[in-house]
Amino acid sequence: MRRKMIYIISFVLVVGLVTNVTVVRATDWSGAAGDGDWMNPSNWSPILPVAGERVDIENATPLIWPILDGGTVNCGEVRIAYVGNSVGELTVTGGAVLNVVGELRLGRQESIPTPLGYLYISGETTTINVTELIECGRHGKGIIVMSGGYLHSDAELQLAYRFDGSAEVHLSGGTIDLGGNPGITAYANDGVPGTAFIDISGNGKITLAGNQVSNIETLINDGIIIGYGGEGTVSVTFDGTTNTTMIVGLGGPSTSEPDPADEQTDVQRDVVLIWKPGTGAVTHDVYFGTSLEDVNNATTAIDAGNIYQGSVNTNIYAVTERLEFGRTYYWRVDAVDASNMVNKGNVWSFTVEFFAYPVENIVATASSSEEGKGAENTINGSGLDESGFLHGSDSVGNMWLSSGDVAQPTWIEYEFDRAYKLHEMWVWNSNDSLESLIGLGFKDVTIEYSANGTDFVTLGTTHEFARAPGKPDYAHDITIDFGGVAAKHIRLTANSNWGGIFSQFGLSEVRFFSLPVFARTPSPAPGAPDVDVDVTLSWKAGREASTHEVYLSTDEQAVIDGTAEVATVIETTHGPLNLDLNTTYYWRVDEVNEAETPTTWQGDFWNLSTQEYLVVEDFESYNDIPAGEEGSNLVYVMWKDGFDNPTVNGSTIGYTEAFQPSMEASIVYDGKQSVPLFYDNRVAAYSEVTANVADLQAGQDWSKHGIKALTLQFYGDPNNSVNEQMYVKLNGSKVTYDGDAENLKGIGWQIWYIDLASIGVSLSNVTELSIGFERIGAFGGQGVVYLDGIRLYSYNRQVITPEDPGRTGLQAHYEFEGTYNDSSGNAHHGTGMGNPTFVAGKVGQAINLRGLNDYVEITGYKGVLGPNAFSITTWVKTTYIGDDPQEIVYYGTHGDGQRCEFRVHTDGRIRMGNGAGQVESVTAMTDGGWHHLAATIKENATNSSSDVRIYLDGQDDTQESTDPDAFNLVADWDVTIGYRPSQNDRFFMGEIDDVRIYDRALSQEEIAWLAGRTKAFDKPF
Ligand SMILES: [Ca+2]
Ligand SMILES: [Ca+2]
Ligand SMILES: [Ca+2]
Repeated sequence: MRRKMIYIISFVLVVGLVTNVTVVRATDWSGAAGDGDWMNPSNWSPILPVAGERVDIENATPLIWPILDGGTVNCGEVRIAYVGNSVGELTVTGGAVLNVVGELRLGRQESIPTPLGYLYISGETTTINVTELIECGRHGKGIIVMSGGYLHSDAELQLAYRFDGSAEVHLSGGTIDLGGNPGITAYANDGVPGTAFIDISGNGKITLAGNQVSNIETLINDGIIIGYGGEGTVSVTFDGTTNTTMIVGLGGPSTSEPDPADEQTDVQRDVVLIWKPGTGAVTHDVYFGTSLEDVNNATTAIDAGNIYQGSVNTNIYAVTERLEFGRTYYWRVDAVDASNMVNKGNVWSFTVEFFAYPVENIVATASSSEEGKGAENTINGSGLDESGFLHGSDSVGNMWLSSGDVAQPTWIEYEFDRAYKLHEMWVWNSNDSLESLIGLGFKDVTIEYSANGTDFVTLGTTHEFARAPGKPDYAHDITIDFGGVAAKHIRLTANSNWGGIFSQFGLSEVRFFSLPVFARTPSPAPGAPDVDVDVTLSWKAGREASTHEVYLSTDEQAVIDGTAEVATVIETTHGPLNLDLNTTYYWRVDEVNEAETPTTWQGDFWNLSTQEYLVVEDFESYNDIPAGEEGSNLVYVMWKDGFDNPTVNGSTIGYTEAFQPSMEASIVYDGKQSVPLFYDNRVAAYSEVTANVADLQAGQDWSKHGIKALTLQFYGDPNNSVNEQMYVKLNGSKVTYDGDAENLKGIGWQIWYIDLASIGVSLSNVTELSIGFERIGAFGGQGVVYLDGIRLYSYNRQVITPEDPGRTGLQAHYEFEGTYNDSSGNAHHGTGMGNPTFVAGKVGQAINLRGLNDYVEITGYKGVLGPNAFSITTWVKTTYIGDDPQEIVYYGTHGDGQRCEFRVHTDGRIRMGNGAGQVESVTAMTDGGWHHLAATIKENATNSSSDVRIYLDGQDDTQESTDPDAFNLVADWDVTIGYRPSQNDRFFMGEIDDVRIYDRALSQEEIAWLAGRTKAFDKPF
């Protein structure tokens, strides 16, 4: 409500501004950063567009064009490929909001080749608001491709305004809403067909203010508005209640997304068919059968195969018959729309699970084997053709043959990886090309099986195996029915062979089939990471299972042993569960049927790992769509602040400048947004914001999932008043920040770990969460803290307690108290070069360097060399951010991996490099305040974040990175401060104080102490 008022007031101001000031500043897309990010100021010249400012997106040659992916942007007129001989392209997506005050123009000027302007819009909540008309192709060509979102103009959509212009609008989703009347105009309906069209398909629609049916019908008749590329039709209707004209495309694709998927195998016999409804479908005609041709040809009237199943008004159909094992079925669903038009669907197929499946992972052993004719040749597919069914007649490497000079009987045994419910065994007998002469194939055979490897049972009496032909393309001709016994071992003993000449026996191949009695295809898949703590486990049932015993534990052995807690379920699901965060679980499902023998088939072992944390608030969902409008989600509606009552509650959440986003998009901890929380306790005693926890992401029960901590990420400002106590309240119960109040001045994200158990409120029903600042003492001040990444963790608290590093390993120390001398005791004294001056510093005095030719040279000191560990720490103060890096400490030689460059990089970040890669800070520190910078390098380090850490003001601020290039620093240039002598100068511009070089990697505790911290603070996870 209140922000709306602000908007109106500011709007008046802007109007005044436009009237009085004739020059509208423009900003050009340069794409210089190469990342296409609209929000990246480096992509714009001169600066990131602001409210009222014209945006030009065009170039003679294609660039990396802007993508506005989330966030809110306010600007003036937008020109895409406006000038002659240019192209331009803009993508707006991800729920972004683009507010254009002025026209939106694509492809404007007359020239050759035609200027070509593209606008891509996607994402459900993406919004573009234009206060004037949308000009799509004036002399040039404009193309709008929209698959979702909302594109609004207060005026008209002007297609191909002039005879030489052209326009294409491809609208497959989302809404184009036009306030003008007429809402759509096109030059092309004056007789130049094909130069302008709007193609509407899918869920795309156009809405127009008032009754514009007659104008739209003219455009439809002229072929300017078409449906489904002209294959469908267009419907235009007027709704008197809302006074709106609506245009949609009709007759698009029929049904889609079949479940079971087309050509899916292993489908269960009691199948339920599901599909995505066809466009405009009111009912669906379902066809189902075993003949592709019948299913394809049938209609509701002509149905030779009797496969029409009837009409359903849903998108689901349960097949009434129990399907045949292994059979392929065909189905088709036609969409029928309100006018009874039938839109024929595609024919889909699936194959039902097989009755039995081959057993894999078999080990074969035999009483004896001839060289090159081992037992394994009977189970490895050797000798079989590509079909897997026909065996050859070459025995070496393809068949098993026992030795001739050994004691009898001869046997071969197969061991499976577990007991299976055995259906059949197929045998290809010994098929050597001489088989018909010598007859080594098994004839009279004893078959035994065992579930445990010790107790063998004979299957029936003896069996006679057919004699193989001894010719290629031999199909198995022996099938033994095991009748579903449980077996892990099968032993075949040869009582005779077909020749009766030699005491040698052989086989070509065997194959075993078992019934799928085990639970299978688990979800989540084995080893799945980041599994939801409320997951529901599911699997495909084993054949004949009537109940399922689900073992679940963090103790793997307990699941293996079956001693873990077990739940017996009827359905093939278990959950939703209540798992702990950041934990690995093991589970298995045993399939049980008391009526069968055995009653239980033990399942495989599966595991999953749960998510690390729960998000309470990441501030990603908020936008600037005004209250009451569709999709509106304003941060100050969720988080109640003191904006309307500033004398009591001095807080304001979100930015309040008119036409500016309310969320922060540059200083971000997670995702793309954080929120600024302004506090002002000069009059008010406190500044706090409060959210109803039921509306936040993690829900209200914080007693589950092993949750121990609420964590808050905050980012301060050097100008903040620190006469304030930060606090959090849960259900009104307050916990105060126990870190240093000075941290509110800190830039870089800091974590506050709040031990939930210590608050003393019921964690099973957290209703209210407040974040606030109250005065310490009588007087309060003001400031801003950015908030993001409010989470729940199961970790214990870890703190960093500052610790004096002492003089251990201190190689050089420059305090700059009126001299360049080294106070480490190692006499690495320096000399001022150029004209450095001594000024008031962070500790006593510092040196001021002008960025021209000032630096300090430590003659004869070469720094810490080779692959040895070292650290560099210093205080610096600079505002320079630009084309040149600024060296702080440099030494070594100008070879890759052989030099030390500790500097402020062109992006304002701290960088440690060795000439082959670098590690950088997350945060830019060129804000003009004093900052403590440090880099620690392990022994034998590579230039990656695992070995090199960057600290800003005592906080670890390292960007994670990997680079294999090792540090092996070589003595060459003397150590210099504020200059790189080997190349390009890179003079430092600003102040430097207290430079230290250690020959060891300092701990974070020691760095914190050097950064002037005295109180313990939370270590980030
Ligand atoms: Ca074989
Ligand atoms: Ca965020
Ligand atoms: Ca000093």
